[in-house]
Amino acid sequence: MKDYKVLEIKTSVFADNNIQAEKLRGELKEKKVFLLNLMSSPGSGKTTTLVRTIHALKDELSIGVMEADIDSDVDAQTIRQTGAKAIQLHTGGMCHLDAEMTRQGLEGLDPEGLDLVILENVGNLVCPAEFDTGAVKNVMILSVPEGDDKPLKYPLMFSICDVVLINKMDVLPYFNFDLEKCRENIRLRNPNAVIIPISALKEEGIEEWTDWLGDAVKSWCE
Ligand SMILES: Nc1nc2c(ncn2[C@@H]2O[C@H](COP(=O)(O)OP(=O)(O)OP(=O)(O)O)[C@@H](O)[C@H]2O)c(=O)[nH]1
Ligand SMILES: [Mg+2]
Repeated sequence: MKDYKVLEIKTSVFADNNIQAEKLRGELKEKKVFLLNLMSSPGSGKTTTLVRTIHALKDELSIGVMEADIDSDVDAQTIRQTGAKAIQLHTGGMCHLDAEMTRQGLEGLDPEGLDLVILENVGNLVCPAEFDTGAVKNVMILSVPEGDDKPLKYPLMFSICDVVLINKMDVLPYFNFDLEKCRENIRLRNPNAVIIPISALKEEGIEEWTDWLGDAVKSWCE
């Protein structure tokens, strides 16, 4: 039997998403729950990075994950194997979550007793960037095979993220990917973004990322 819920999310009825997002953030602050919105293209390594993140932080933080996809529950299954609380959200064909949809997910997960809830958003570099989910921080993953020019082509996504993880560094020798050029392209869109090269597969660079996340959760929950 499955030990996680699969929730069909209803399309949002609220016209002003930004107001709903601010409201949700305020409620999360009161409950001392840190919500992280993790975004990327399909297959950049969100779930693999989450598994590494949970293993690194599970002794100091109580963690829950909301896996948002158009269909399937493979990612929730993967997360449950780490021991973290998980829920699979189906977006009814939508390529993003807004604040009200995120609220439905949180109600399904029940964040009582959790310090950190991570939303793995639908794999997409365009739509998720257009909707504030109510998260405290936005983080994205760009993987080496996607190319160092993506910050130029998808400016909004890079401009709204606090951290850009550059994943799949282990395959750098096989791709025409210039790490310095990529940093420059990210800085053009967002001079304040924290940029951390990682390999989720080889577990490289994970500590710098989980140190950043652990500190961010602590300062939110103080
Ligand atoms: N070489 C390499 N492969 C990786 C790395 N991280 C993830 N992968 C592989 O990339 C593929 C996709 O990884 P996922 O973690 O499922 O990616 P995702 O972003 O969660 O995918 P969706 O949820 O479908 O959008 C899998 O085959 C992973 O094993 C990495 O650091 N290096
Ligand atoms: Mg995934």
